[in-house]
Amino acid sequence: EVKACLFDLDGVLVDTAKYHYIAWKELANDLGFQFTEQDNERLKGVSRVASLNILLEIGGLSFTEEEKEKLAEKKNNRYVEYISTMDSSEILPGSLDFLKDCRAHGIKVALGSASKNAMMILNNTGLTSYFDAIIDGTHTSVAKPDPEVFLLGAKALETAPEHCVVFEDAEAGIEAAIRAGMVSVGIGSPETLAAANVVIPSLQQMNVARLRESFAS
Ligand code: B16
Ligand code: MG
Repeated sequence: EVKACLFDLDGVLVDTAKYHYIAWKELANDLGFQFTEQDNERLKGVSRVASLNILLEIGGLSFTEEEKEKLAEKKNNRYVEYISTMDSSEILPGSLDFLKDCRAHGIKVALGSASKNAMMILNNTGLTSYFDAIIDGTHTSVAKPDPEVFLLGAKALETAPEHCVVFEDAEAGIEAAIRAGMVSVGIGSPETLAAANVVIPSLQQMNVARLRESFAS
């Protein structure tokens, strides 16, 4: 029986990937190399530090830990500048209706995001009040595919993992759900999210009736 839904943020509820991409691209250009949209696919759902390491690997550059901290900060300052002007028009189609539907049916709702900027995004888009619990990158010590973020979410909702459904757009996030003992709905293409129980293109194809049908037992 489904009692709670845990949502990833970037790629599921909002499209912040485009801002991450511009900010990382600018950093790469500062450092003297190109960074493509295809390269950016490798950063989705991955933590900030891990993203920087992938970027530097693409550029064939290496830095000390101290220098890397400065580079990550530079990228984040730019990213924060972009997301500071976000509003509700940037909520992905179907997200708001599904969040409302969950609440109307007494299904608890939590955020499970890797981002340390999640609160700013939720506040700017007006999504904050739809959540019973918010777990983001400021609460976790290990990144997805570690299940920590979703286990903390389930705990905050006082719901056992077997009654939780995770909504994720990244492979690492689906793996985290599996390791947390939760079922999952992949948002995106079935090829990349093959490990999810169900895959849909967007939350426009989801409502509580369909959710209960998919996870009936
Ligand atoms: P920040 P999610 C993730 O958000 C993004 O998909 C990923 O690209 C980003 O590096 C990560 O958050 C950390 O974000 O730099 O803002 O702390 O998909 O887990 O909601
Ligand atoms: Mg994501």
